[in-house]
Amino acid sequence: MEKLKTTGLSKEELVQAYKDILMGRRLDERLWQLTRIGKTSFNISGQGAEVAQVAMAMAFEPEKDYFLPYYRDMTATLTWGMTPKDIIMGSFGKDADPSSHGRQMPNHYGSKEHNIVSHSSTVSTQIPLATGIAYGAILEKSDFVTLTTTGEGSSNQGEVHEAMNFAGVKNLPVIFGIENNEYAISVGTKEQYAAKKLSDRAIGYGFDGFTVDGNDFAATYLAFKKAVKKARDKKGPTLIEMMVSRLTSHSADDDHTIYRSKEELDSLKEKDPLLAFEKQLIDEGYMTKEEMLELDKDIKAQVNKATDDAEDMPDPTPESLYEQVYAE
Ligand SMILES: Cc1ncc(C[n+]2csc(CCOP(=O)(O)OP(=O)(O)O)c2C)c(N)n1
Repeated sequence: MEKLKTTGLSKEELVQAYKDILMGRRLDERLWQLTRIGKTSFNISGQGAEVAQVAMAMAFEPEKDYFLPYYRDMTATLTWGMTPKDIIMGSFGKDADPSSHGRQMPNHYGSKEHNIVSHSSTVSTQIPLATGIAYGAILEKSDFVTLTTTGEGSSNQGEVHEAMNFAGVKNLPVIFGIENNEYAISVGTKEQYAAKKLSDRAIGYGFDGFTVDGNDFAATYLAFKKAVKKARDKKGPTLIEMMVSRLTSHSADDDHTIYRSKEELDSLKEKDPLLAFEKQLIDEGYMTKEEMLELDKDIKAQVNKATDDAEDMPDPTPESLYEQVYAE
């Protein structure tokens, strides 16, 4: 693993990264729990990808850059500016939910305030949209950068190739992130693609591609930082494949014990990036175990409050059915 000091981030920034990672994990656990007690209907978890997501998001300037996430990117949207209450209101389908005012499925993140563009349930539709927004930066002579993400299975969709090809042709300021968790629901990588690395595909589009260990905070952050600088300098797109783990079933409606062996399920704890990041922060002298336990208490209290506050918010009224569907 790259040492954290290679990032050039301050101690405060690294502690903030840890807070976002831990909040992502605790909030996800809460969202999962809410489905189990029948208070919400759906969750699709990013547990196992939090370190990669925070490292990725920290390389951008959320006040001006655009983000078109996929459904597992909740933790990245927190770093980008969304709040735990925003997220839980989406799961409860509340009127004040910034993602869609309760019109979308949960985990379809959007926030006009934070330049986060919601995607469709039809996977990878965000990739051509991101390419279009990046083209907008050229037409407007702006220096904002666009980030979009998807899973490795969805990256095989036709429109992904079309969008990446166009981004290469026009040399657009867009970064394509693939979170490779080695499963598309129950289908493993061998049945998904024959390439060794998905980042190699970038060669065919005429731009750079890298594969990074998404559990390695510094390596992931530095890869995105370099890609953002390149995009901001109008030197073209980058494809970054992050190798991550999927610690949970595909979604709250799936049971991965049916298609993952007992040995594999038992080994998931070893692949937990939260534990690895905690060890790294302690070993490299940024935090102590005691400080982490204190922080965890505080984060759990914040999640409890966000849950209560979100649950108390009003539902959309039947009369407002046709509002918030089209731009007005
Ligand atoms: C066009 C389309 N085909 C199929 C589906 C059903 N579907 C939803 S998620 C998913 C798997 C996606 O896997 P991957 O891209 O690897 O992402 P992961 O969920 O593993 O993060 C599929 C096939 C869909 N939503 N849209």
